[in-house]
Amino acid sequence: YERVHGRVPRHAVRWRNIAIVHKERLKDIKYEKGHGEGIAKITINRPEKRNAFRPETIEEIMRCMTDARDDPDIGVIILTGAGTQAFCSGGDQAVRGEGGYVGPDRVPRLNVLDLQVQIRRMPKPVIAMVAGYAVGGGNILQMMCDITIAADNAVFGQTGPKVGSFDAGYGSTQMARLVGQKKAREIWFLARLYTAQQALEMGLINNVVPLDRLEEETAVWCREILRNSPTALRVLKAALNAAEDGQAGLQELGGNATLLFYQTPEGNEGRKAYLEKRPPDFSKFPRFP
Ligand code: S0N
Repeated sequence: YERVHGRVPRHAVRWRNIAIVHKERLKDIKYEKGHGEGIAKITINRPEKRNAFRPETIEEIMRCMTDARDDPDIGVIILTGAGTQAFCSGGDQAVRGEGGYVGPDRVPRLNVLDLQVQIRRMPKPVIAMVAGYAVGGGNILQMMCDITIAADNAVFGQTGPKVGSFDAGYGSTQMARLVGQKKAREIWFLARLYTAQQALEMGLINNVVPLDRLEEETAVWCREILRNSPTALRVLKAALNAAEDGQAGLQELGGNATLLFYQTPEGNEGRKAYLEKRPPDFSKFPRFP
């Protein structure tokens, strides 16, 4: 592999901070893009709360995810937490009102579910880079990412049944797909915490590395992915989703087929014929066996 493609560089990513996204300043998160490389990094920046998220945190992450999706220079997105003690400790229990998580507009909402779907539908790989705790909704966020690289100090688990919450959506179904039905029931029913090594063995994450090499190793995975065909990655992610996401998954996969078809002479013949007010001539296009 190395002879054909060359060694994957291990140097540190030089990050460029982006403080304002879609005309609004970021408060709860940091957003960075690598100088000269197609990597974006979104960091939940509430370490004093173990990076627990409130509605504003989620809104900001979603805004940056949209920016990264729309930026043609970006091919991979890292989601992480500030500091070494936590990736994310789930929903901020201090802003959980009588009816749910409450933002400045006083409206209770669970917008983290929208973020889960956004990560799922993102046509570029999203990599969770986990140091410390990934618990509750934080563990679900790392599960929704395509790949998870964890530091050896990482701790995973659900606390829902202890703190009066649960995720009966992807938080349950995706977990069962990753670790199997029996293990998923154990994780949710007992609400225990698991080491990075245990998480690796049960298929919850992809790799465990020493804490001081976490970003270096994550960058290597990103650079390896970035060498590959963006269209192949995009369609593969849609295909892996489609088998499990029902009509929504098929829509995503079907959308990719249309995207590619629009770029073919055959697809363009129909458009041109309409604009030129003539019947389309599809006779020159092959009927592949
Ligand atoms: C993470 C833990 C284990 C870390 O323990 P440690 O290192 O001993 O630190 P602490 O002293 O406990 O914490 C330091 C400070 O951080 C505050 N803090 C930590 N976590 C939270 C949090 N989640 N909300 C608010 N504050 C938090 C501590 O209070 C402390 O502050 P001070 O020093 O001022 O006292 C440990 O902290 C822990 O167990 N945390 C709570 C984990 C938890 O229960 N999280 C919530 C779980 N529930 C959800 O996430 C629901 C998620 C949700 O929104 C959802 C709902 C339905 C469907 C889907 C979802 C979804 O998320 O996907």
